[in-house]
Amino acid sequence: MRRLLVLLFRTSLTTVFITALFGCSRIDHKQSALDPKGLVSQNQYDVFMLSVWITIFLFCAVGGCLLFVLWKYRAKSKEEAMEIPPQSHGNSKIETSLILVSAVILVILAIPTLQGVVLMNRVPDANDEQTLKKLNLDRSQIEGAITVNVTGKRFFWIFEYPQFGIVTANELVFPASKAVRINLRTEDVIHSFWVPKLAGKMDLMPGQENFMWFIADQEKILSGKPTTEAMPSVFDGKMRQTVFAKQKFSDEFEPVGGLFYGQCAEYCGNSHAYMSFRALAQTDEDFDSWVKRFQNSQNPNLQPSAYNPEKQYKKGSIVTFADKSLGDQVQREFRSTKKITKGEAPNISGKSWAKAHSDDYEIGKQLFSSLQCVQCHAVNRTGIGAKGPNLTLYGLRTSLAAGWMRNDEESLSTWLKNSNEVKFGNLMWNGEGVDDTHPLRQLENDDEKVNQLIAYLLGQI
Ligand code: HEC
Ligand SMILES: [Cu+2]
Repeated sequence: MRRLLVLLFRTSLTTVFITALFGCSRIDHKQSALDPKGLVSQNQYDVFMLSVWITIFLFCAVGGCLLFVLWKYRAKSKEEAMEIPPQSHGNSKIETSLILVSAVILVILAIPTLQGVVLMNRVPDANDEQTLKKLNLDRSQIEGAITVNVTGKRFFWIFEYPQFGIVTANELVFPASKAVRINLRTEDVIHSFWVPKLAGKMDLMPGQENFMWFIADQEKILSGKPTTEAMPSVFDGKMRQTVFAKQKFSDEFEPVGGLFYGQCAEYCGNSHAYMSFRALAQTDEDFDSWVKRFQNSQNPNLQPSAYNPEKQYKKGSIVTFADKSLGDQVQREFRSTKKITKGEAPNISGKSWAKAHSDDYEIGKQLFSSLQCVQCHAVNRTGIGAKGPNLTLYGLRTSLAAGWMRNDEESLSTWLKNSNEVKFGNLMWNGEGVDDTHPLRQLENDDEKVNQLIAYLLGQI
């Protein structure tokens, strides 16, 4: 029995040691709450550190007393060891003061904690100059706050921007200089929204709306680097290029200051661990350009319409027109290379119109409908109505499958061929109405179609 206990003790010690050794990594790890880069997360970090210091103090005080007593009253000789020391019981002075000290410590902890809870819950009032001064915030940072309606779904995120009338998924683009108000809802079970370096965590509860906000610390994002390097622009694909150039997917540290990693922090099913997301900080101008780009892509009135022989077209107009060379169904997009007079129909061999996209893109676009991807995915401003993530301007995204993979040809191909293998239990492969007869389950051995779909998806820029 004793040997067994000793053995158990030794193995558990070794386990603790090994876990401590490998579990520790640098404090600025991708998803580290100990590396705050925003006002709210800094506040939470400060409260945490306060409790750490108090705990360290208590540990030293109690441990020090214990060591002192052990040393001072040790048996100095054999005879002394045989003696029974004088017996006593209780000391009301010491006990009362210990209770008082504990109460004071709790109050010291409670005040900043409650202040933090209030701070996290809502954006400060722009007219409350005193608070703004205390938080070192500028009025414009609050007045220009943007709102994002976040909806959690198994196992991805929808981001709606009600002020701008646009929708995206899994990558929350925001202006670094402004407060970001987050309204949290869920469509199914409980999730939790957490971007450790900016703020966190807050649950998304069925039938309820929760709130939080954050504001990034621009100086920390830039940390002495030029803006283009620390916060590459998203709207023209620079962010994607920079991230891919500087980072392997498995790297543990952020290659780019303005890229933040988020995670669902409440178990929600099979693929919960892969339900991550990203938040991308932008300069004001780059954010505006990104919004414009989305507004244009999601504005139904700005989408290319069918060629009309009764109309004249300006140079650079885009129309759709059947292209028989790609199959009976394909409506190709053509761009006019000069002013078009009435009745001058698109024709690839002519000089007046040019292909707007590659052949693969056009066939991929067609497949996107015929393989029923549209059953779940919107490429317009449809938000929570869609079963899958919104795929507007998908080619600008850095990540795939809710931040789980890098968004490039290779991962997309793996994903489209068998998404269940990469993200077990995901609701693309296992969703309602999807079985082995569904066209998306037939892609496994069809490289050609997969590549065409990829050309279409990544061509959306
Ligand atoms: C039954 C509904 C459904 C169908 C049909 C469907 N998808 Fe999906 N798709 C989803 C869901 C749900 C997700 C999110 C999966 C996850 O990350 O958990 C998803 C994710 C994706 C993603 C990653 C999106 C992102 O934001 O990271 C791509 C790309 C994609 N699907 C493409 C396709 C294509 C192409 C087709 C057609 C061949 C298709 N999907 C058919 C439901 C569907
Ligand atoms: Cu979750």
